Amino acid sequence: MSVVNVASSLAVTLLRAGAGMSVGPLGERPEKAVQLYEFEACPFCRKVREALSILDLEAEVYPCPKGGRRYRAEVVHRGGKAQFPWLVDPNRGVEMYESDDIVRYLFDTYGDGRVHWTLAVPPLATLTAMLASLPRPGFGGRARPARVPARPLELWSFEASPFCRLVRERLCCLEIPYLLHNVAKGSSSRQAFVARSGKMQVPYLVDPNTGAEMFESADIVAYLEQTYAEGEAAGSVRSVG
Ligand SMILES: N[C@@H](CCC(=O)N[C@@H](CS)C(=O)NCC(=O)O)C(=O)O
Repeated sequence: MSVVNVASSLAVTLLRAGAGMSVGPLGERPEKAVQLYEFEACPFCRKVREALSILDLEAEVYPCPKGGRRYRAEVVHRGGKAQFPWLVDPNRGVEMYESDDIVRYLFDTYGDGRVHWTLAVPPLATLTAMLASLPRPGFGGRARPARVPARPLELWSFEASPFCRLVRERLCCLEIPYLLHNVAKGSSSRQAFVARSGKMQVPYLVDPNTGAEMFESADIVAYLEQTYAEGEAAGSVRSVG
């Protein structure tokens, strides 16, 4: 992974004051993972992903980059418009747009009712999330031709990790759905993760379609390209996500 890629991804994290690095106070735990329709380059979606990391929540992620043909239509059909993020909570029968409403809902439902300070002032959170999009303009924003996996992949990650972002960007532009296991600092899932993977390092990808399991963002991005990308750039590791 190039130094420029990692440095710009780190800049995104710094502009959001490391939000999504550590778990905060928790409340009720959901039985089923929530479902998030989003795309990596969207600043509003980032706020929701940060909340999921802080609240130590798993999510089924359905990437909806611009030009995407897999999940965008589902959002329009069920929710009425193409606006992202869109959250579905199967535990409560909730479906909602608007990042600030979603963030508030998540902290009310799965936290202690107080929105984490990094998200507590909505206009400031939105402004800094927009600024944070600048170091990696367009990355994880537009769909590219790709094969559809029969089963969703699994990614262990947390929002503030610059290396995880690089992987999420690629999953996003290839419209690959995945189960997101958030393992921010303080996560109760870390022990089980280490028992499974052998060490505490993210990103970690599991592809149940091929049996592949791997660390290292560069290796994961190369794997995703070679396994799922189609068209001219397929098989090569392109720098644009
Ligand atoms: N107020 C909304 C704004 C959401 C929004 O504008 N999202 C953009 C992406 S950043 C969007 O859905 N654009 C339509 C599209 O991508 O087709 C929120 O906070 O959720």
